[in-house]
Amino acid sequence: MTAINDVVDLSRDGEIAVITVNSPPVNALSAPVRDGIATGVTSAVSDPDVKAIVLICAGRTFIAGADITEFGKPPRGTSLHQMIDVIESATKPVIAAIHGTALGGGLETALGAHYRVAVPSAKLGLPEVKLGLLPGAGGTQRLPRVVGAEAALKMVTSGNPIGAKAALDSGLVDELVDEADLRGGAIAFAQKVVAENRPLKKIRDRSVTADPALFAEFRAANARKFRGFDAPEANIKCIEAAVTLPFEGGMKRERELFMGLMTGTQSAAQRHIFFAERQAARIKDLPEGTTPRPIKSVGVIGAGTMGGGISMNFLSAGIPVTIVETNPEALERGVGIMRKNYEASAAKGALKPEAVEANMGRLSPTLDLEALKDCDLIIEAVFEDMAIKKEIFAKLDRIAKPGAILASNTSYLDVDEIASATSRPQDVVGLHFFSPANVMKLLEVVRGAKTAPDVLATAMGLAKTIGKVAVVAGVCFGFIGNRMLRARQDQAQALILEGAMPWDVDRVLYDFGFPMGPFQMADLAGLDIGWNAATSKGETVRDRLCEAGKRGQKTGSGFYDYDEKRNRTPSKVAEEIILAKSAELGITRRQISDEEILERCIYPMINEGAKILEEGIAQRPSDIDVAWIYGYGFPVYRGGPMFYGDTVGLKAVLDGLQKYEKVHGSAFAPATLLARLAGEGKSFRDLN
Ligand code: TC6
Repeated sequence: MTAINDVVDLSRDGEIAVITVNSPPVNALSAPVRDGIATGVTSAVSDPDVKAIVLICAGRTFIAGADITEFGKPPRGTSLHQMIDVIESATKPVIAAIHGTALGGGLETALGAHYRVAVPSAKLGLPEVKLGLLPGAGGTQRLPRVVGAEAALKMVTSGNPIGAKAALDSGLVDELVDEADLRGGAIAFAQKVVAENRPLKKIRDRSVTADPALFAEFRAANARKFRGFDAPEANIKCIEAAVTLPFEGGMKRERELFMGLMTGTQSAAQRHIFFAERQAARIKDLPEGTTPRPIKSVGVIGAGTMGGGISMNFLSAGIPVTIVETNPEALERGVGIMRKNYEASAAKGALKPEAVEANMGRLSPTLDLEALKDCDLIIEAVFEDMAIKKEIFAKLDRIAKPGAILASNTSYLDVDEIASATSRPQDVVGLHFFSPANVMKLLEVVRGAKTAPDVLATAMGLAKTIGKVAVVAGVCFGFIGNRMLRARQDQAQALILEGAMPWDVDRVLYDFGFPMGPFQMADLAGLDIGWNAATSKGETVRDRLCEAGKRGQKTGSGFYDYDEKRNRTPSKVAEEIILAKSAELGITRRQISDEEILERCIYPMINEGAKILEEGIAQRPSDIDVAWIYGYGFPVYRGGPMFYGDTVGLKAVLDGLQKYEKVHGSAFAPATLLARLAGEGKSFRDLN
């Protein structure tokens, strides 16, 4: 074996040369990897004893893509295009041997090869769209030539990988080889290619056709999903080019569109989130070597919407759950809803039919809190009432086994106060799931003053097990997400009293990229959440709507009126209530611009985020971005509120806050941190 460089080796097995990439963790295409592969292929081609070349990777995966950390830096070494050219124009067959995930530039490399073999567990995909990009190394031109335009469209615009079996069926992979012996299987395949004198199949030489209607139909069918994003459309245009232009012309088009995306803000934002999400899993002051506690069984208290959704996460991950309710009807209802949710997923094909029973079989419903005595983790998901929560935690303190983790799903209450009801505050943590808890990806892990490091480590690890993105928050009212949400809600309410209508505010935030605006959201959630008929004094617009029986979608009206299909139209009654309320408060309503609506909803959030950082509630600005993207639908192509603040420029945000502070007072008083960063010409990203 010869080492070409630190990350690529060249060895021989008879007439077959084997180029092995070994660049942990994911064999990304860094400059040394590209150089090494190009050198390896060139050297194997010039070796008269070599008849074919296998390209394989060591470690957990085939090449998982371009090296994202190189993006935006000056180019170094052999470019990805050059390297793929060297592979494709090799005069001896090159066989890519795939395990793990062949993603992005990794799959593009494999598409440059003449043949591809894979183990059955391998996955192949072009996820660039998720980074706001397109497969810019020929992927958009070669993939459709192999799998057809329609399948290619789906792959490049979803970014989702396909399994090896599907890849075999579509021709993307030529043969599946033994899971346990990829190298042996690939060499055997290469020997077969040599023995049978198979041709050097270059994908670039193939052509692809498509029904011209395909593209318009695909755009129309996915318009909602792609709304606001630049990358899906650029990807579609590339596949169109593959169908309408010769290979070189298509490559040129791909390059132009790629550069447009690469230099844009959206891709920068989406790449920021890729790293931010991984960064969020790291707790800065966790002592090295902290070992998580094993979690083999979970208890959930409360079988309502939250408790049921929370339980489903664990059941789906194969962890048994004991769910406790106080009355049999509520228990039965909760369990029934969980089953219905699983059945709906199975009907949609998102879940194997047999998984419904398997998941439900792991659930033990009970009315007896004592049944939680052996659970490793117990999550309380009852009303947001401190007295009730403390009562439950005091009971848990008596019931739970030593070392069990006691968690509260509170969305804003003081976790330290809850922990004080126990004799073991080190075992208490907040696990704030977002509704619907079986779907939403965010988990706020709320760290109490006394929460033990291994409890935090367990929570972070568990989040990954159940497919959530965890963000650590300190204790304060509303933690990271809801505290910032309140800053936005306060402004949304103020705006409708000053002159905007709920549908104006909703439209501006929808156009910004949120899935829905605050008033639509309120109608969906139910206006009477946290509202009390007995104590309501008609002080707010919401109070009056509720008093009038207009409690949101479930009652057919709220800020909007809804028909049977839940289509909405602005509510006349809501408008009258708003106008009356403005008049009562002596406010002369005025025309409010879309720009003001946006700034007044978003800048206070950024400002609150800065306070959250100052107080150490969040570890880093990018954690806040992750929370808002995965918990509240902040558009990922804007990178989250803090990244967006950087994009606008902190000086501009500060100026905006000061302008509104003069008119509207202290709600806009700039955070010290924000003012300092703006004064120093810095960004939040300097703190990450
Ligand atoms: C592309 O190819 C464009 C081509 C056109 C060019 C012209 N680069 O996710 P994990 C790091 S775009 C650099 O925790 P997993 C990651 O940051 C690229 N680093 O592991 C982390 O580092 P840390 C298209 C990368 O087993 C570590 O590896 N490719 C890259 O849960 C482990 O990652 C993609 O978009 C990279 N490309 O999942 C694939 N990828 O430990 C992106 C990962 O220091 N990657 N790292 O935090 C993935 O989807 C997943 O990482 C995975 C492995 C499925 C490969």
